[in-house]
Amino acid sequence: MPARRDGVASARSPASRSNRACCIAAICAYLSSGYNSGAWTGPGIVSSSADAHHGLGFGDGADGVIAGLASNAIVVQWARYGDLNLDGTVDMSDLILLAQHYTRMGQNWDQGDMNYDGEVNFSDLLTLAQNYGGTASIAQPLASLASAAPAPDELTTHARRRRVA
Ligand SMILES: [Ca+2]
Ligand SMILES: [Ca+2]
Repeated sequence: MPARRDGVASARSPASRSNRACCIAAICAYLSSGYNSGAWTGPGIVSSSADAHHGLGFGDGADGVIAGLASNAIVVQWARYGDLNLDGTVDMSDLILLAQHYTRMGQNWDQGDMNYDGEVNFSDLLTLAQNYGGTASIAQPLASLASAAPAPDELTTHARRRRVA
């Protein structure tokens, strides 16, 4: 079983494709504004546990990148930068994901965009390289929603604790 972090916010996507796209776009906008150059203190989804190597990752179950995430679900999870598939380790599988989307616009965390500027570029590659081989091994609290960002209707939060493999 791969390592997963405590501190996970997940949501079921709305049934219709257009509503689903809106939900994902809204959460990505909250992550982008909360990111605040890596401080995670902006007006959006924030984290008091972020540091130079950890922030908030995002995954959309529709693309099958996040193991165990239902196709109609999305997840926001405290993670090590570079851990695109949110399995707790930054390794070759993450590098391959980034390479598959390199230079593309309109991408998410699980496609390689870790600074939430929408593009997978050298900055993201450098971030992955700096964290390659690393794990997210310290339990951290759940990300919180700042008051400036209204919570999505179906956003639920729960804490999970799993054994590290
Ligand atoms: Ca990984
Ligand atoms: Ca980027």
